[in-house]
Amino acid sequence: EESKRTVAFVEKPPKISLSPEHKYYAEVNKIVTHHLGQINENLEESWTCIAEEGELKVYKRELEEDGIVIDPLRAVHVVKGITGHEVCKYFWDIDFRMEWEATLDSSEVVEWLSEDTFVSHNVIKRVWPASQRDALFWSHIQHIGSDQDEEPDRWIVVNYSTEHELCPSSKYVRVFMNVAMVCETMIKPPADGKISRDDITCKIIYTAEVNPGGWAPASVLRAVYKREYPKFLKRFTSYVKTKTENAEILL
Ligand code: 16C
Repeated sequence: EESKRTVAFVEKPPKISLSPEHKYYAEVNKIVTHHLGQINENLEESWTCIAEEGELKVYKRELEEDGIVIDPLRAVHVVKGITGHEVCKYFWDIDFRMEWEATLDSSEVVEWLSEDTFVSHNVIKRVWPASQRDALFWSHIQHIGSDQDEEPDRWIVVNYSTEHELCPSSKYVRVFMNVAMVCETMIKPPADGKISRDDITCKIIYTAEVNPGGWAPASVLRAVYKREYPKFLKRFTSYVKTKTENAEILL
């Protein structure tokens, strides 16, 4: 299979998180900090809402660079019965990716960098009439404990484009992306002291900055985004609900 041949030997992750000496350490922390700094932004001000359905709201800002659409996208969703840890686990863990991803043909690990960070190669479904795209990015998961500034406890996953000698760009047009999923869990104190899924609500803030890497017809691209991002958020969160409904709560 084509995508398998581009992937060399994949070692098991070491039982550590990314160490300060690692070449990706500074970049991962810079991007995580960038996303955490953005989550309290008031979207009603300079963003346009392109979809609203119950608690789900999807916003965009129209942006073009050299005629290529790079509209940043932001979504907020509030989902009952699941935790931020669970949402981030299923979004990050590549073993589950193809169970909820409807826009990919394949997804393969290229290299594990540490227990919480890996690089993967992803082939995106072709959209007529554009050329087929692929994406190579690191995925990092992190728990951010609440601090003295009263910031809530959070979980974050970042998918950020990178390069890798085992996976040079070849037959597809490579897209560049900076995607983040940030989650906060709210727990209603249960009367009997035992937390059940009815007491849990998860707030999800999803951000995607994608450069389609080469020309694609703007009107088709915007129409695909408007349809696919809300679809992804609904499909993915209901997937997490199904996966966790009979499982122990992962706080
Ligand atoms: O965040 C998501 N998924 C993550 C894990 O897989 C990861 C991947 C993000 C991929 C984003 C790809 C964007 C591709 C844009 C270029 C497509 C060019 C097409 C030209 C059209 C004229 O962070 C969830 C991502 C949800 C993505 C929704 C929008 C993507 C549209 C991609 C087109 C495939 C549509 C297939 C329709 C059946």
